[in-house]
Amino acid sequence: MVQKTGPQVGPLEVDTMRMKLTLASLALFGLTLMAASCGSSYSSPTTPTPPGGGGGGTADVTITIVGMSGNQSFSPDPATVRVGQTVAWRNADSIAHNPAANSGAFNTGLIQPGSTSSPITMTAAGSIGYHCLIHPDMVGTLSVTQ
Ligand SMILES: [Cu+2]
Repeated sequence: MVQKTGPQVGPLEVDTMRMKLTLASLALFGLTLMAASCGSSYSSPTTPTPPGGGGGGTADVTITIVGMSGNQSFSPDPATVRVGQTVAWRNADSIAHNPAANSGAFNTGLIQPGSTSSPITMTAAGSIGYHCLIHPDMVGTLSVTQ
């Protein structure tokens, strides 16, 4: 703290230096924030859709359960699928439904309103009639092609 010869640094100059330092670090902080937010916004718009179906919940074909309307209960109807592809039923109605093949070949289980069944793999070609186990009047057809 002993004053020597040479450039004297007055209290005003020290303050200016501190200000400059603070501004510089603020700018750096801002840049870091911007980089961080840019990074996160890059990943959000592209939601990758897993290829194929099975297991994950994404089916090749999704049939909408419209409601209790006889042979108009499911859409599309008939729905066309290829052998090996998966089908899921999405319940757009306000009550639960349970599509199942007339032959018993598949049964989606109870699908709550707003929910989608697990994907079911179609293993053989043909026209498959199905209905709702709770409301047998609800009928639809699956056209499975090779
Ligand atoms: Cu039903």
